[in-house]
Amino acid sequence: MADDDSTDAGGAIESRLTEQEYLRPPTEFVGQANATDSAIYDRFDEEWPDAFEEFAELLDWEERWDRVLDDSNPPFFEWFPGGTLNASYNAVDRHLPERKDQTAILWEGEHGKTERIAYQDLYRRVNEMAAVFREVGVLEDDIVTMHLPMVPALPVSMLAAARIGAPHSEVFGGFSAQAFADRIDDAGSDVAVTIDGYYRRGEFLNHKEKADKALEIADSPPDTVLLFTRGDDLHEDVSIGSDDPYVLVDDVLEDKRGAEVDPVSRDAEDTLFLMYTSGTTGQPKGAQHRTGGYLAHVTATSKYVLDIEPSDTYWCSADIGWITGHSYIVYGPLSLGTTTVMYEGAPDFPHKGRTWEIAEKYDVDIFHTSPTAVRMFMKWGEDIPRQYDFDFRHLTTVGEPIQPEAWLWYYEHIGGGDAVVVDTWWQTETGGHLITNLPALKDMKPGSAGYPVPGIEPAILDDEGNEIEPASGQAGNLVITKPWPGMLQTVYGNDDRYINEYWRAFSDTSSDDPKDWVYKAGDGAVHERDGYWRIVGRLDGVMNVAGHRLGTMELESAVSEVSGVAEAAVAGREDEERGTVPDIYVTLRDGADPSQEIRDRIVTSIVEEIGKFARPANVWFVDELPKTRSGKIMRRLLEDISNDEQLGNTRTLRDPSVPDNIRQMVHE
Ligand code: 6R9
Repeated sequence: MADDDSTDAGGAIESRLTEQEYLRPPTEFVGQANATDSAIYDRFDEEWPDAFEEFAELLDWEERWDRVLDDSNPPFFEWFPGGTLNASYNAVDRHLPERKDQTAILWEGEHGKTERIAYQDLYRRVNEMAAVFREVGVLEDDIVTMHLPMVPALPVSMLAAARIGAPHSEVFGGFSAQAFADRIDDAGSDVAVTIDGYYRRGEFLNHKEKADKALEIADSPPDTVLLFTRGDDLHEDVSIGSDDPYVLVDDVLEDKRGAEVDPVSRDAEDTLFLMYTSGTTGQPKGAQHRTGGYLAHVTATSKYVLDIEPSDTYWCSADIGWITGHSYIVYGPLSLGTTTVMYEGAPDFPHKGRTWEIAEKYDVDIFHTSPTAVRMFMKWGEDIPRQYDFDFRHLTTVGEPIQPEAWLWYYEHIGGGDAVVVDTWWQTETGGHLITNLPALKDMKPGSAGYPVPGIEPAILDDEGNEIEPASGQAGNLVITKPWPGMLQTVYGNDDRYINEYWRAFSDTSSDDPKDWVYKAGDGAVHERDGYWRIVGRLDGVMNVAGHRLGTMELESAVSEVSGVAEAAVAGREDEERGTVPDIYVTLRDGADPSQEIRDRIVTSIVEEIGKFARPANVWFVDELPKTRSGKIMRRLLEDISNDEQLGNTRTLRDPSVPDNIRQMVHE
């Protein structure tokens, strides 16, 4: 912030905070906000679920819905049944009459390449790509698996698939070949999409290599792999064999210039996309999202929580390969007809001011990032942002709890004390925000996610499923007691897993009364005495590594595959910058000795099975893992050791000396 009083303002902010804990949203912000009438909270309470019509009415429907919610077959809730619409039409076509020349996507690549894609250009590209999909045989309801990094081809392909009613399943670019292959198999995709490569920190990364390998290891490899090119031609380091299933997108496009493909009319309940995510057990599961309820939810929250106006320039620094990018780079912002920024590269390349340089260059109004990024910016120091001239009206965070200290730094040094700061809690499965303030209507409270979005009904339960008294300040299991429009439909191809992972713990699964069905978020939370909700963190073996969601089980199974390894347990080590990082504890088989070589093989296996971002902080070779008498590994004790905390209860251990021995090794 080019604001010389920011340091003084900071001192003042801190002292104000110790007095009252809350900060009023800036008057200027309140004056222009999209949600300014607090009656919205009561209205959604009193008119639930019909009030959600207000969300759906932000979209263009071909056929209006017959009812808002069909809850006759819980937990398979249906939103806006009878309604029909197309997501690509809502994100693109409907803006053409008023703003065909307005920029839809501002793409900032590495290597100085940028693209300014107007709504008219986006319309053309999405239509042409839809024609390409049709040309290679994609039919309505076929799932197209994509493995694309942060390039315009990604949102274009998603919207093109949506246009012809083909659900997309985008695999985060940082995921490995194995992860890509697993998702192709699970979704049964005949057509996949990838790119020759992309730039990261000045280096060209060959991305097609991963597709080559995925084709080898997939059980049923796709018939066609559409290959984009990052430049105008295939990169010289990448080759396309003659007898493999690759088809260059550019070649097909030659014949499709100017093609128009009518948006297919989709039922509100037809699937828009799958997003695979980590859970407590086994393989990642495909969270399946519907068209109508999802689009209504993300469009409404983009408008009322992120406060997006069509005239804004909005930048969410997440990767589109995760749910945050789907909901709050692509579908929500584009449905509102705004200008959304996409950045290909790293925040510290070629220098640590890159983020603020982009914010200045495009005059970004709204900036959305993760607490991990805020902590990193904080570590780099406020002198860096101070060199740039940017002016945000609205700042948000997502992905993990934000510590009050980081929140204050963000507010002061990035917001200059006059931008609103909003923490948003939600999940891949929830589709859009569930707990977060409507920023003009609630005071800001650093470290707290705020109030539920209107119409969302959270509660805190103890482990037996009894409700903890509301606003009692006691921690427990966060649950959502009523369905909401953005919720997942099911786990793709596995309704049992959907019920088991999200509902069974706290529902009466034999009942068909929707009131007996309660969604388990997997997070611990506190409903504070002042009515604010504070999220504590995952309770279920899911870790949050630098904002990337990772399952303990996935890591452990990657480690167990290494020859010589007998058993593995993963513990989350708190890390100042990255939130949590995995520590791996392994026992070896007889005949295998601890060595750098095994350690390297363990790391390689994790990188190959999952991706580089999952790389562990430490690999510890131990004689024995702490286990209960019944043989369950007590990961909690390992977590205490990793974080150098006092050991929790060790009474149930088979051999109580185990954790002490491990501790000695780790902290000697
Ligand atoms: C959107 C997204 C979901 C998990 C969630 C929780 C954590 C997300 C948070 C937060 C505290 C917030 N989480 N937002 N924790 N405060 N504002 O991140 O989806 O990748 O599925 O992760 O992330 O633990 O359960 P996803």
